Amino acid sequence: MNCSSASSPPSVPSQKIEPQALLNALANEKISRCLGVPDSTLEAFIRALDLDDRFENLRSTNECEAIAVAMGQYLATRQPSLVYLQNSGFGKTIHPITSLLSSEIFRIPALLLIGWRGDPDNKPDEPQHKTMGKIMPSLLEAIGVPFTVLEPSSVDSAVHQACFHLREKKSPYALIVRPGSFAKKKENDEMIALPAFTRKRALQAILEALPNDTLFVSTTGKASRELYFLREEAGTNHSRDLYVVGGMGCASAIGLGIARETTRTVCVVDGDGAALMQLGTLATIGHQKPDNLIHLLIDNECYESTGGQPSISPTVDFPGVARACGYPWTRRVDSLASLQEALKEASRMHQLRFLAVKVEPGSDPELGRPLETPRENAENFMGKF
Ligand SMILES: Cc1ncc(C[n+]2csc(CCOP(=O)(O)OP(=O)(O)O)c2C)c(N)n1
Repeated sequence: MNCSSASSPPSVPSQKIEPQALLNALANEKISRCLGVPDSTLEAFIRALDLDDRFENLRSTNECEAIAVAMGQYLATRQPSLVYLQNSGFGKTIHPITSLLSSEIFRIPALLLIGWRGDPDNKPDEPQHKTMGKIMPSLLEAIGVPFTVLEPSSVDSAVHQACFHLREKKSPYALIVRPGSFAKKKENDEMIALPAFTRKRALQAILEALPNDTLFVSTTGKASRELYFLREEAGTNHSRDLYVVGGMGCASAIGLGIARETTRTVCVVDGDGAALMQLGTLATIGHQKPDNLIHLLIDNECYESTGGQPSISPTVDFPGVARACGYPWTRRVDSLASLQEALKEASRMHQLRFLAVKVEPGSDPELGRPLETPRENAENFMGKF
């Protein structure tokens, strides 16, 4: 399907797209530079990409940056790059597409591969995907980016058509992927034991150590889901937690906004991928120095919520960045004992605190999702003020 029939997309076909078929089609069109932010819809594709020597896969911290790097690569090589993303991050690409790549400005081609969460013709998705799922086709049309929904039977022709557009029009083109489209390798059914010090274990220690009236603002993905179910397991209600299910990277800024308006302790539970996505917020927080804010960064060196793709966090000294941004107290811990020790120290002081917690990736494969709607979560949370 292309954009001319965007209003009535067919539902996901039972036949699947082999990631290798898409990679072969891209290689035939001489696309070898790939970059982006992961998406669970694209998990099998990104895994195959990482194993294929014909391609390079550059990890981007956010989708806006990925488009800009693709632009730089094109300027230097005349070869368009492939930028992969979830449509949650599509909004971030509108800025560089409309003000840089557009045929009215620099005329830079780039091939977008977008996972279509919240596709209205697919099975219902999480609330945070509904709006973008509905409006993505019309947004693409509005900014002049033609698109095709990838179907298993027409991968070659879709990629060929897209690349013809890139060459002729010198502007972006999007390939859209519905959830469930890619064939996945059969999972190993054997239960693999989880490592001892995971995000969930760290969260448990954090809940035990911080005062009961601490307000928690947790980042997008499994951190929020685990915090929710730790509360369930402990039989405590959820009214002190805000589960930031959308707006990846925004939890720390939301936490700052809350901390400025209350005397209670606010604890932001961030992820390495999320913190990298909005690294500038550390500068804002460090400048403001709210003395009731604890910024915890759970660093598993990957985007675990979308399939465990590696992040660039191993080369980032997060406490060093926080210190340089003005956080007066920063620590890095990598074991349960050192976390408990640092939390003891942190809970005694009244100043802005930053704690990076290195954990092993891994979570319960059956991990559920919050049962309340985000609005109910917000109402309960607001009842605390
Ligand atoms: C703007 C945007 N881009 C991509 C996503 C898809 N996404 C959801 S959670 C997640 C991973 C978050 O990684 P991290 O913060 O390191 O936490 P982890 O999943 O490892 O706990 C991604 C990429 C998104 N929700 N929003």
